[in-house]
Amino acid sequence: MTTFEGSHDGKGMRVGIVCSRFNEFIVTALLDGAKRGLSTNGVSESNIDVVWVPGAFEIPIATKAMATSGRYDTLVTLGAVIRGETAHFEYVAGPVADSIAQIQLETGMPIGFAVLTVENVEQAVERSGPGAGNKGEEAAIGAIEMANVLKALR
Ligand code: INI
Repeated sequence: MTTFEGSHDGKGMRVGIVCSRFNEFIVTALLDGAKRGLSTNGVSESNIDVVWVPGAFEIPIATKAMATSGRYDTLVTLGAVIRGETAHFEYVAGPVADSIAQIQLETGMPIGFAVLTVENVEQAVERSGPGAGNKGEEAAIGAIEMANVLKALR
């Protein structure tokens, strides 16, 4: 039996992060978490590019451009869609998640997903704090792991 598992070793990896500016204070906290997750696992800051887009709805098109650029080993997407703030929550949250999943399958690029879809600001704050449970940090570590496991499979 052969078991494939991706390590969390990000040494030498080039990582792209897509951030949406809507609810910027939450996304900035997710970005802090993502950078922490990357640097703790050996990704050097000079190998990280951060791209800002207006809102979560614009994350997929920027992510696809990065996924097809040939410049990255893995990507991380960060955003915050808060139900309390929009009647079109469903029209934003679902398509963004579906599109990111589709881009992964089309391009083979692993993409960490921390586009929060929450009921209110309190829930968003809970998931983007400086301690454990920051979804940006979790997505970044998952992105490294997936890049390594896909490399092993190829
Ligand atoms: N974008 C978000 O990232 N989060 C939200 O909660 C949100 N709300 O509430 O509407 C939101 N809307 C903007 C959207 O993502 C686009 O940027 C906008 O529709 C322009 O295309």
